[in-house]
Amino acid sequence: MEQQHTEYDASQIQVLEGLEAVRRRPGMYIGSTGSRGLHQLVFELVDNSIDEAMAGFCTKIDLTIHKNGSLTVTDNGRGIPVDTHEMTGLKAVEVALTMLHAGGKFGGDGYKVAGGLHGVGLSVVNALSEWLEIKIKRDGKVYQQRYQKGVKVTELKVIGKASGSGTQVTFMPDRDVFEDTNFQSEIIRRRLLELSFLNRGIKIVFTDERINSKEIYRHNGGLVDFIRYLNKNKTVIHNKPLYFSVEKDEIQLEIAMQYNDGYNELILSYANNIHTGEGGTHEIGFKTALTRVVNDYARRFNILKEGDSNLSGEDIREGLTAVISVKVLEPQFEGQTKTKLGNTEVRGIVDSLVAENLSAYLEENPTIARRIVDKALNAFRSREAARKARELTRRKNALEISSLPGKLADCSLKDPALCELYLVEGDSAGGSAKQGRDRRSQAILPLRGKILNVEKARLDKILNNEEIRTIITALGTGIGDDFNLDKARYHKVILMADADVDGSHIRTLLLTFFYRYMRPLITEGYIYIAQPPLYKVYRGKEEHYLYKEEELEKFLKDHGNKRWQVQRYKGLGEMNAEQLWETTMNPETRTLLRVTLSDAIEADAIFNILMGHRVEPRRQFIQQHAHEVRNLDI
Ligand code: 0RA
Repeated sequence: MEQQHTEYDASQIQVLEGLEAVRRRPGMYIGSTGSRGLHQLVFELVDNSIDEAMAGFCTKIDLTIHKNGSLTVTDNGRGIPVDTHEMTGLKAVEVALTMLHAGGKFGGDGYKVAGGLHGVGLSVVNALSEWLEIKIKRDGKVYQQRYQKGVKVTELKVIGKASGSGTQVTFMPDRDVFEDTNFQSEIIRRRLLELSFLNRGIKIVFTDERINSKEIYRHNGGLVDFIRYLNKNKTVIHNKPLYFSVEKDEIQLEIAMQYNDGYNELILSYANNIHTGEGGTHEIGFKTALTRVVNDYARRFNILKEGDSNLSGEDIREGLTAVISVKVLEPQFEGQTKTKLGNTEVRGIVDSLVAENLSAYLEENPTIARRIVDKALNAFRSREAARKARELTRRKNALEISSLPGKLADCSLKDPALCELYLVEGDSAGGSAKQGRDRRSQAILPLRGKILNVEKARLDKILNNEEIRTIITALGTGIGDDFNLDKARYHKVILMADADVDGSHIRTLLLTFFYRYMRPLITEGYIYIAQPPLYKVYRGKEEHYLYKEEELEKFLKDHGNKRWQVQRYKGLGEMNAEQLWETTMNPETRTLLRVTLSDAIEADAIFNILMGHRVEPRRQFIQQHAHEVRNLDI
């Protein structure tokens, strides 16, 4: 007895030390104490339930954001064990909640594969919560326990009878830890959607009680559905995505891919459900095999002749959308953001599995095989042309280095950190902006005519477009592989267009261009969207500018409808220089929306809808969702 007591005390001390470490340096465990870290807590819980599903015991996961700011994740898995853990004298669930690195993977044979970016799970969520409550259904009983800041405030007790089994965790993120404890449904929705594609058949129900919404994610087609989603509104060159799921040496590999007639490559790779944005050995294995197999095929059928050079990987991947998902026993995550799979054994295995399955597919589908090879050949030829065009512009740029576009009204300050570039729709608004601006820090570039849709053109054509060239020269950064953020002449690039359909179209075209050819401008937060007012309300000399529909309603309600006149702004051109400055450009009073790139999938899904080859769905989208597009968070 004495013995056991000492051990219990020791383990308690260990628990407190562990959780204190988490509370002292939360960033070490969840990356940050900003929004990212806050949502990491949510994903740690979801990952645990997904692990239970991958192990074959859970089919449904519920995630609910409550009105009071807490959040619940419920699954119908086996329920976290509640028996006493011998070494510590604690219940197994208490170990999971209070001991570091114990979450999800403790005890018995555990799981074959486990997700979780940091692999720390429940105890970290517990440590960083103002309070946390767990309910477990097991063996016909409901168990419950409550914690505060990681410390238990009630013992685990039976509170009722249960049918079925499962785990439910509700937590309130600690306001002393997080800068902002507001859960963002968009961030959560995106991840749940992704998980529903990656784990075929799991039903995920997302409820946001703050706005009374409920959404269900379930994809019985798994990765094939994922590919269809990503290629939605693209013209595909073969109807059915190529799909295979295989296993070798304890590595599970699942791949789906499909070509469209566009020029972009989109490869999303995952290791144990974690998006590996920096790629890694699985992606390299896939790419190497793809290049080799397509070249072999082209040679074998004499499409590539003796003396012809091989097709490059880039050529072969033009227009390809692919999702690669591997599950490995001990994933090693490397790279700057720890999103690069490092396991060396994975490369060769993926390579040989892809080679085997892909060559079989090409053999069995000669028509599609031919289309793929032709597309790559075409890409090869255009790339040559583009390279020549680029060399030409590069040389031209060197000559014209000091000559900025005539249309640009530059600012007088030279320090880019203090300078802003307004890209303004139309000459008339451009004129007002030039008059109204702060000449020291604000440069104006009016854009007229159509901006090229870069989704539909290759680089050589893009570089011949007048408006695009003007933007490139004004920014000074170069584009594509030559892009250099350090050369940016402005640290804010502000898109100012009308709040109507055409305006949002122009914004989208510009954002697409930046996304494809100057992506760091977006990822480093240099791009902004100006917010011109929608209404002017006035009475005699008194005027108010209102930026949202709701603001107008509220204003009229508060002030009485009677003697106020309301002017609705249809375009920037309806404001004179002074008004434009006051409402939209004055740094003291204006609102700017910063465009952020939170996720490659969302970016592409939105861009696909907006910018795909099929014009009709795009128009519909813009009209129906004009407001959301205005607040685009790509
Ligand atoms: C270890 C063993 C067993 C279940 C779990 C972990 C488990 C953990 C979590 C976390 C969230 N949901 C979960 N569901 C299950 C089961 C051991 C057994 O019953 O044999």
